[in-house]
Amino acid sequence: MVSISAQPYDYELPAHGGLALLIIDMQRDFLEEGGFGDALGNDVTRLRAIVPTLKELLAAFRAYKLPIFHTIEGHQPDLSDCPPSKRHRGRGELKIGDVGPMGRILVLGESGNGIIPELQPLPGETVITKPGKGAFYNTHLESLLHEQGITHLLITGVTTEVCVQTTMREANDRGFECLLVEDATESYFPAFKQSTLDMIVAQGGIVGWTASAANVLQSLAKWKS
Ligand code: C5J
Repeated sequence: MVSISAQPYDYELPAHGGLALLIIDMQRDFLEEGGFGDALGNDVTRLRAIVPTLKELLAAFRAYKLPIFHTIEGHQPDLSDCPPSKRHRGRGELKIGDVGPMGRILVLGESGNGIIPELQPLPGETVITKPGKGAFYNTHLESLLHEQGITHLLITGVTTEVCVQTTMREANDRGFECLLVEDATESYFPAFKQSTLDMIVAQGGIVGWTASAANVLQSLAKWKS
């Protein structure tokens, strides 16, 4: 049995496959000026710090031929899947569906809604578009994971306390063994990121595990050898 050195205790990798990388919402809308995150008044440059780490994780999963799932938060052009409560909340002038410098804010298919160039999915990798914060809400993610025999998820992406944490809690409730990669997730608010990491592992791992990407990569190399 190979384990990842993690909090609150070691995370055992499954004996026979069943592990996937889940990359949440690494989109221009959250990482670039003129997108949704910027429209909400955030310093979007903070999120770029995790891009090199995510590239390393992606490269390892690709080299080991392990399944990779990317998500995109976005709405249909007619906003039929965007409840008024979501559209009207926020502190910026631009709201979901309005035209910004990268196209319509948080609308599927617009250039600002796509995944950043550095982390573009390759053919064969799954891209889940989602209208909510959680990747299981109104998507086929759960059935796709079951169909592929996936029981263990390494979770990454942005933002830690919103879409990442919501997805991890949804996955945990559905019985997946979830580990959040500490330096492959980021928030506009450092204190919220730290609180999320603390909440996940509290009470003996009430939501799951956390570990550094270095520990993940070291164990993956052993697991695949
Ligand atoms: C937000 C996300 N923050 N991907 N979305 O609205 O976390």
